Amino acid sequence: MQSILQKWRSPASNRVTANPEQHLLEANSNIRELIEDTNIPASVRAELSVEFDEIESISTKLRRGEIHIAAFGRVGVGKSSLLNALLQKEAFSTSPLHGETRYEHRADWQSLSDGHVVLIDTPGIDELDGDEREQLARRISRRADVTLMVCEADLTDSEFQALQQLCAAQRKVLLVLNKTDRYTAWECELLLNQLGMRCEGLLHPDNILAVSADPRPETLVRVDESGRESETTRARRPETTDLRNRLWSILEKDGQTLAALNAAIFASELDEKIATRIVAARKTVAEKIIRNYCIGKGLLVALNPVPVTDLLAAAGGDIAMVIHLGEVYGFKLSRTEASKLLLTISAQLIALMGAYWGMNLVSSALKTVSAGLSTTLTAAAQGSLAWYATYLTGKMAQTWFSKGKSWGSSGPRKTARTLLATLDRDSIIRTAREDITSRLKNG
Ligand SMILES: Nc1nc2c(ncn2[C@@H]2O[C@H](COP(=O)(O)OP(=O)(O)OP(=O)(O)O)[C@@H](O)[C@H]2O)c(=O)[nH]1
Ligand SMILES: [Mg+2]
Repeated sequence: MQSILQKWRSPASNRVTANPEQHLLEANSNIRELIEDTNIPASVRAELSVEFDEIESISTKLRRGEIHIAAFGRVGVGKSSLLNALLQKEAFSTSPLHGETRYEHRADWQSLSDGHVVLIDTPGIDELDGDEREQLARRISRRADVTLMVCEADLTDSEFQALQQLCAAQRKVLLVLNKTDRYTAWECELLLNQLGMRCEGLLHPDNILAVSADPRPETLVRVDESGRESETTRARRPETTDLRNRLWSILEKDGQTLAALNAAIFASELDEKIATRIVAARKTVAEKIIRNYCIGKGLLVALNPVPVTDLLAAAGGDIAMVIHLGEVYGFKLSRTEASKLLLTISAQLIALMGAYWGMNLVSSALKTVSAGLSTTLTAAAQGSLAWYATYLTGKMAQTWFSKGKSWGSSGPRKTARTLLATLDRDSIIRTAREDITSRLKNG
């Protein structure tokens, strides 16, 4: 079976394909396999399942042909009122008190020939600090095909930052100036111009619109024939025509394309994120395994007084380590394959370091001639050499697995040379010696 990581690495899964739905399905099945991959540590799997839920809901949305429009902005600017005005019914709760909407809510709006439009109400962003606001903006814009950033006057600094974050997510954003019933026509014009200048380079002027979602009643003053004045109030209807037309032209022209494109962007972002996490998780697990084998072999060599057994037992240990490392990277290696890999690795290390296996012999031989020295010290010195050799072998094998069972263009010699050049040999041996000494003392 092709390993998950190999699949993950294939160029096809690292680009937004011409068919975003296909891409999404691919990402979906890859994630499913990843979640079921027992080599991935439980903590990473748990983390990925959150992403999986998200891609599952985007996948369902795409299958149903849903287009999501989300309202976003400060508390009390009229986000819920605006969505009600578009829906022409009171689907979302509104209040003059700030913080009325606490969670995301949704309502079906209009049907399209190939699906339907869903409106999504969100809590105000004021109560949140910078990081949380950015996260909310990212989460909403990730799912919404069109985001309505609602404001009621010129933008505050935090509103402007939120708008920048929304636009950076490469999704469609409209800036909606609400409560225009509070302004004269001239003031409204002035505000729109101001917003246009502020958002130059961020938003096209066509995407900055004025509405009054829930206008206050008008006060009419009548003067009768005798010159007496009387006041009456007249309810005003919400005014959202420009926004409605703009939305409709976007949805008719690009509705499903927008939804598919957004899904593809999401899937490709997720691809990268997951691949990075898997690589990191595998690296951590592999390093732990190498370290455990280093300790095991270091102690074995330090404690075992028979030189030949040192060597054989140590070689056996390396095979087990290579097989174990392979499993982490999704490869099942036979003992023969593992031995072959070890031969290649030791050949490189011997060529570059003088004697790899020889070093074991030297350390073992050292044991026989050093009867007069402190046994613990000598044993620790031998053990630390064996530790270092195991470490090099493990790192070489890890590199080979991480490149999909290949040395890549560098070949094994260059890989070994780079490894030796980047490792701090003395500090590894020092750490090994200290660790072995303390284990020998305590054990
Ligand atoms: N004058 C005027 N008031 C409006 C308009 N739209 C909404 N409001 C009022 O503004 C207040 C807040 O409206 P909401 O729709 O609850 O605002 P929100 O942005 O959803 O608020 P939170 O859910 O608390 O974040 C309510 O009293 C609305 O009646 C409008 O166009 N003009
Ligand atoms: Mg609300």
